[in-house]
Amino acid sequence: MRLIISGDSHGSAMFGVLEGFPAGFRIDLDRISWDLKRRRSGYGRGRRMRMEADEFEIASGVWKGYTTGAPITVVVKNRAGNPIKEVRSVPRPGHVDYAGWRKYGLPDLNIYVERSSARWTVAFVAVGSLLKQFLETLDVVVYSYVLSIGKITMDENPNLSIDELIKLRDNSPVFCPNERTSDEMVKHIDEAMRRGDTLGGSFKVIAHNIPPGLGGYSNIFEKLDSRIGAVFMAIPSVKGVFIGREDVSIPGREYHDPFFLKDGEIRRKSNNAGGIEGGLTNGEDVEVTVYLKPIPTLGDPLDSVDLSTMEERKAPYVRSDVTVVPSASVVGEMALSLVLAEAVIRRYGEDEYEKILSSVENDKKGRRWKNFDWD
Ligand code: EPS
Repeated sequence: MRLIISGDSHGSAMFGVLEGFPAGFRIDLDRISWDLKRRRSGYGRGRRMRMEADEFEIASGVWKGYTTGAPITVVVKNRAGNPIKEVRSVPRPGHVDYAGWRKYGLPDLNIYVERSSARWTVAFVAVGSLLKQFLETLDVVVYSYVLSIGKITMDENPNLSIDELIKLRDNSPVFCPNERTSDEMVKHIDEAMRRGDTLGGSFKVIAHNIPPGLGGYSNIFEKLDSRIGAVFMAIPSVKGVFIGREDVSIPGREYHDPFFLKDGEIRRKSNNAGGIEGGLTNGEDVEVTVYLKPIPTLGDPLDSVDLSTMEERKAPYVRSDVTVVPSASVVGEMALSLVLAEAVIRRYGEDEYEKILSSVENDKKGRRWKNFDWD
């Protein structure tokens, strides 16, 4: 499976083309709209999000609601234009402006932002939402929540069920399943906005009930951790990705997850590995924690240099967001869905959805040791 995303942030539309997705899967368009709305509505986004409706069309690869095996093309319209009309030559520290100019040399910094803007994630969410639906029909639940914004961090509550957590998260404007922390995060964002500042933070994405044995190490670079790192690090502002328990100061005896038998079935006492061992899923929840830097466009701008005159100047303020952590957590669900759907399709075949369903059902029965007649 291969995904290509194109479109300029202030062009007519964003495009996602997904190649190698199996035929015969029924798509729920309302679920895609719902995920697009979630991405758009995270607290801390700027005026642009109020201008966009994220109307989308599936332009190919679907016949009367079912996928056909042909490339699936998703088109999401852009409404907002670029508010900056004049040539811009003063780079914002932290954005693509300076590095893009050093790479391509075109004398207007507005150009580089068109590709580097987080707008592409709208097409990614549209396609990823479809992949998340696909995984759900295999009983895999992919969900995310915000852990921290700026200095405000949530204490995790291990007693919440997935349904309870998702309900609490969906009631929070910052997608944080702890009401008190969520209120503090909102205040923290408001304060940052008043100061002309921005905030980073972290979120967690989990895939529950994932079949074991997904991923690969025949080609060492296909290890699932490697793929997770590559896809998550492509999300704008992401600076770090961690799989499983983050406290690597504890010794091996405490870190690794012992096996035990329950009613004749193999179980684990913990999940510090975050569901991946040796680059393959082990059947436990896949858990990814993702860290974002604060976004670089500041209301109270940093020092910079005018590249056309070589004079010191303040960076410009352009319409922007205060924090993207809640929206990025929705994008993170799609990143994990892409990596896992890819691995499922690779293991079970890319032609027919029904065949994948029955193979997964069959695998769920477990694996029993089979002796070989070794030489
Ligand atoms: C972005 C700047 C803002 C954000 C944009 C990412 O856009 P604009 O410059 O048009 O106001 O709103 O994010 C999106 C458009 C989106 O859909 O997420 C940037 O510079 O990266």
